[in-house]
Amino acid sequence: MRKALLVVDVQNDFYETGSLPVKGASQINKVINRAMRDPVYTILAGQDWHPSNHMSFAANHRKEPFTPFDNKKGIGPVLWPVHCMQGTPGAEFHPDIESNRFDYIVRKGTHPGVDSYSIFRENDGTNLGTAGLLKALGIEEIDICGLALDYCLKYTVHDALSSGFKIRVIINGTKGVEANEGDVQRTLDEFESAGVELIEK
Ligand code: VGL
Ligand code: ZN
Repeated sequence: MRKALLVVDVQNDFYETGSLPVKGASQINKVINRAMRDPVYTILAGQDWHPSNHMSFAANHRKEPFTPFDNKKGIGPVLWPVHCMQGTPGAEFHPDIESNRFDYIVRKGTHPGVDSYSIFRENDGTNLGTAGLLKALGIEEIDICGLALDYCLKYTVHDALSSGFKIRVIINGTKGVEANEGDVQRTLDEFESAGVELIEK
């Protein structure tokens, strides 16, 4: 039975020298490359892909990055630094990630007014087609890795569960951004209550 490997947002802006850096992000590259060599996987990558007028950017509200903000319509819980702008180097996959192994790429966050943390659906619920794609491929089990543990990966795990997939988190293949203190621990607690298995690769 084929499985899916979801590789979430391994893009330059989320690495140590990027605009929305995740501490220790580059440590996950070798784990992800090793996982991708397993022939059981169909590999699907997420790519955060924002237009310059995206409303998740603090600058577009004349506010400081990480200002709390929630418009209940898909932006929040904080405003972010400008990141992963379409066509910029920050939006490219990290050069150490063997991105030639990706079978599919799902771009998200492309609509100015709505953010999209999950690879399955935008924050306002709009379907991105990922569940349908995986089901059409006969895939029932997913392993997930990438950035950031406490945002895009977490939302993707929840949506995978609600779409009926079994999902395991490759815990040495992910790191959190911790925009609000405690985000990583809360995410791990949520995984535990949801019975999500953590594995190492
Ligand atoms: C992400 C914040 C904003 C992520 C994307 O990939 O976790 N976080 N956009
Ligand atoms: Zn984003």
